[in-house]
Amino acid sequence: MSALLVLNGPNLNLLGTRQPEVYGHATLADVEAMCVAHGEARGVHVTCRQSNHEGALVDAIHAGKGTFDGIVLNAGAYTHTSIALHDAIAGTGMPVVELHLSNIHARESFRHTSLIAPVAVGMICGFGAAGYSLALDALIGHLGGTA
Ligand code: CA2
Repeated sequence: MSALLVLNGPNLNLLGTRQPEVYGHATLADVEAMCVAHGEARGVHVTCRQSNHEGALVDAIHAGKGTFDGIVLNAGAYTHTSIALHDAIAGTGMPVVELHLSNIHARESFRHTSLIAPVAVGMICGFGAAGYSLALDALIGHLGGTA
């Protein structure tokens, strides 16, 4: 059975509490439960983690090597700034699907650049919480599964 990590970055612990017009009404706990259930339906074990700290996210990517087959990563605002996350993905060679709740290309110009995208398998954005299921299916498909 494949094992996948869903890794959420800074401020995503606030989901469902503010800005529902941008990020929806689902809480992080709702999103994580949906990811686990979606994985179960696909015969895949999904583990979810969240951190507000860049180094902790780097550590999670490093630790993921050998533990998980791939990562769905919503790096939050670090998407647009973090060479460290870029290097962690490139350095481990972990397959990563980049995910954003909002359509980052339809927002402020500082969100249009992703330092994750060049080292990701692909990116899904703009579909709200449903994007996590889409990203899991994309990752499972990339890894040679049946999704
Ligand atoms: O659209 C996404 O998923 C983002 O990764 C979310 C980040 C943002 O910096 C990226 O540009 C796009 C921000 C997450 C903040 O989430 C909140 C949720 C509720 C209330 C406040 C913040």
